[in-house]
Amino acid sequence: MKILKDKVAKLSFVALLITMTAAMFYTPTASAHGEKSQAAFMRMRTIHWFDLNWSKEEVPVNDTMTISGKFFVFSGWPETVDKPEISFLNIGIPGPVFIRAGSWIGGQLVPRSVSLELGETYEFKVLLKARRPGDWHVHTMLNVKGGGPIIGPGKWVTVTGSMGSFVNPVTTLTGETIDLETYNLSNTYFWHAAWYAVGLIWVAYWARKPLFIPRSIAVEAGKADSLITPADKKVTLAFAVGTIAVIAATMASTNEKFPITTPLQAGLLRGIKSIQLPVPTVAVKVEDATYRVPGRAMQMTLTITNNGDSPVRLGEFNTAGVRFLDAAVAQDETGYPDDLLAEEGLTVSDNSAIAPGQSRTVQVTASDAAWEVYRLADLIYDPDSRFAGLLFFYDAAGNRQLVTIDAPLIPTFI
Ligand SMILES: [Cu+2]
Repeated sequence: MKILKDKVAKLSFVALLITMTAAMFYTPTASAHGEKSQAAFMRMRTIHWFDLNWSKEEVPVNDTMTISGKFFVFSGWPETVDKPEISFLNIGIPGPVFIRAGSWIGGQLVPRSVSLELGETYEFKVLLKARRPGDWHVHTMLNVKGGGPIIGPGKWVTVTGSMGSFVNPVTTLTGETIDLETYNLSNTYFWHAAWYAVGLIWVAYWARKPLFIPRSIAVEAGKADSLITPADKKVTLAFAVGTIAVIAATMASTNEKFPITTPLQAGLLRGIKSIQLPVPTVAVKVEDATYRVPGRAMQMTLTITNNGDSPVRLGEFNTAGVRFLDAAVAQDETGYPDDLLAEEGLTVSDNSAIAPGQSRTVQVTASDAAWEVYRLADLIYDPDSRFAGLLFFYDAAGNRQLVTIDAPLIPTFI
């Protein structure tokens, strides 16, 4: 009877082990990146992405595409998020479906973290090389230390072809050309398998003996010493010495085979060049702003003063990557993602041109399902319900001016 119980215990243990191992290898496919679950204030009051361009909507494996545009580091950065003093320009994609062949801010290569200044606008470009076929949502993204990944707008890009043909050749500093995709892969597999086997043998050795309950009983009876035999001690010593010997020997042979190595490069790039946008000649004062929950619309009362020398009209309101346009003034010609574009989402009570020197108070409504779909309306449940965004004004010649706004948002439920 006791033997049977022991067998059952051992079998249960092995089953548990297999289940845990299987769970480690189980990685379900994610269909989104959680962009909508990122707090609305994070998307509205940190990085404002604009003038974005995804160079292609379909790319064959091994071909490249670029994502370029500008981002404004919002001056009213929330207190609860660390400042972007250590940040990294990234791309939000579901795993390595593309490789990042290069990224630039202000024309400077930025393979490392950068220090960004609040209130500055930066121009960026990311070069991607397609790796895995499929439809992928490709987002701009900035990783901020202490702030997390701040995700920007995403567009669907289709990668065609087969992953088997993907190559990633690089020339090392010693002049050798290698394919990073497959370089020394057999070695990686061998060592994973070898150490896994050592681990399994170690577990199997101890699982042969009475397990949890008999051990617990022995310990409680004061017979703990009897659980580990002299043979066990020898085996343990052999495992320890063997592991150290294997590591020492393979490390020596690796050093001999690759005498020149450089560590992975890290560090912080400072003094990244921002772009100087002309000082806006339009001044905007937010008198009040409300969000009407049933209408999925935000209404602002703005006093706009034109201090410039040509008449201007309001063409666009951009917040968290959602663009509300007044079709009569501004249109999108860049193929901006549909779900983030409200082509006629901006209504201005009087959007005739504001003459130089003139000041006018208008009602501006930004309405679109995106408020709910992108869960920006969640802002009204924040303890600090503030919104922020970019207003774009145009004159008759098509010159554009950018004005940022930042104000409390009051919800109405009727
Ligand atoms: Cu996405």
